[in-house]
Amino acid sequence: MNYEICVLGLGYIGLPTCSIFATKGKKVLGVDVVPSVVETINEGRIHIEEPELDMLVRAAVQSGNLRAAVKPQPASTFIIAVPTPFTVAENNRKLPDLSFVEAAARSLAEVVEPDNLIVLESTSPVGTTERVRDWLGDALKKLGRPFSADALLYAHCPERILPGQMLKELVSNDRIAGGLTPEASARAKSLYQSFCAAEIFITDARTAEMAKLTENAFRDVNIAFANELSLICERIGVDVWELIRLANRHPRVKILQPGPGVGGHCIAVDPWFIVDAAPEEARVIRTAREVNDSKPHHVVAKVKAAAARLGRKTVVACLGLAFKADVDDLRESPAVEITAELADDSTLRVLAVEPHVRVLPKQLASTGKNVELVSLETALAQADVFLLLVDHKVFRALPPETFTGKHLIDTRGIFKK
Ligand code: SAJ
Repeated sequence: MNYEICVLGLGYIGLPTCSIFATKGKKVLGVDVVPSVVETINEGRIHIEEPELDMLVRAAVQSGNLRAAVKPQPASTFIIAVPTPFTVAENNRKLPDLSFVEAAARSLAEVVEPDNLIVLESTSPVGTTERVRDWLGDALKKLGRPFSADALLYAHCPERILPGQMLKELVSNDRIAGGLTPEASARAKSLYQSFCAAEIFITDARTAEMAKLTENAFRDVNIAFANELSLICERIGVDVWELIRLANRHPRVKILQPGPGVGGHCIAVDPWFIVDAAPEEARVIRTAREVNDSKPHHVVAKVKAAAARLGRKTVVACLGLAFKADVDDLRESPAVEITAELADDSTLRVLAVEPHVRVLPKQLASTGKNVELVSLETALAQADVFLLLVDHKVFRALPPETFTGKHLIDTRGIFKK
């Protein structure tokens, strides 16, 4: 089969994207380096949890338009949707790790042809689209292919979809198409118009890269404001949930919600790319990251203080491990970080309740960690201290009297709202 689109990376972004293209009649090859992921998708099943994604993937595979493989094949458009984490260097500096993007770009050298379009969807530091062109150019040269990287078109079209409502947002969110050339922007715009019902704005690649980082840094700074307020309110004895509810009645005030910290692979990561690019100038953005990163330690200290007051081996139930409500994603989750820190304390017995997973993540499963994954019923029967970490539906449905006579630390304020 001649593919129209080849998507590299079949995770939370690549899989919905290639499936939606396939259901719009495009011939799509999805590529992932993990063979079990490829097998699962070719059977019309999924390896991640996202509402309605299973139906979309099944429909895409059954239509014959979507196939998965471990290596790219020729196509007219290639979309790179691989992870862009950070690494921690000396002095705790967070540096972007572009190794997956580089490997994906280089892997295209054997299959691309002049005039192909390469779209970078992965959230990336400013300048990465240019680097994709340069990595591919280097790989083409090494293979002795008879054309240079300049014979192709390149654009950055960042995704903006919210885990938990990805399929709706994939269609309804405005997008940005930022090409290295105007022709690349136009080609990228027309590609996404096949399924995006909203507006697609054209710009250059560097602005598109910075726009995506800015959106997530904006949210991080606003959550940090709410988290800082929660610390201030604790110190001065004011109920932060009531405070925010009332302040938000002002027509121009919209404070977000405090929590146990900020997790996920986006908001807790992307602002660091801005800090790395302009460390002297990005003062608010860096401080917001630090405020949000410090919140889990504050929560741990509160639990330990409560346990010390009880004065015996305390059973602590951590309600929720995911990075936010109603998703199964535990990556960069403050709830996991807090549970792991508590599980290192031999004076505690820690029970974790996470209805979205069947096994503990490896940070918690390692030997020596004093934590057990249990049902909500078991936790309710056994724990002395309840630590509400994630506002999953199942926890929100609990009547507040569930915790009468128990010690409850509600980091999400669900029993206050
Ligand atoms: N959080 C709070 N308080 C709030 C809102 C969120 O503590 O008021 C916490 C959540 O619990 C979670 C973290 O912040 O731990 C991030 O959750 P989120 O729902 O704000 O965002 P993500 O990471 O699921 O998705 C974000 C979105 N970006 C923005 O809203 C600007 C999404 O649109 C992006 O596509 C996604 O990042 C991404 O992939 O970059």
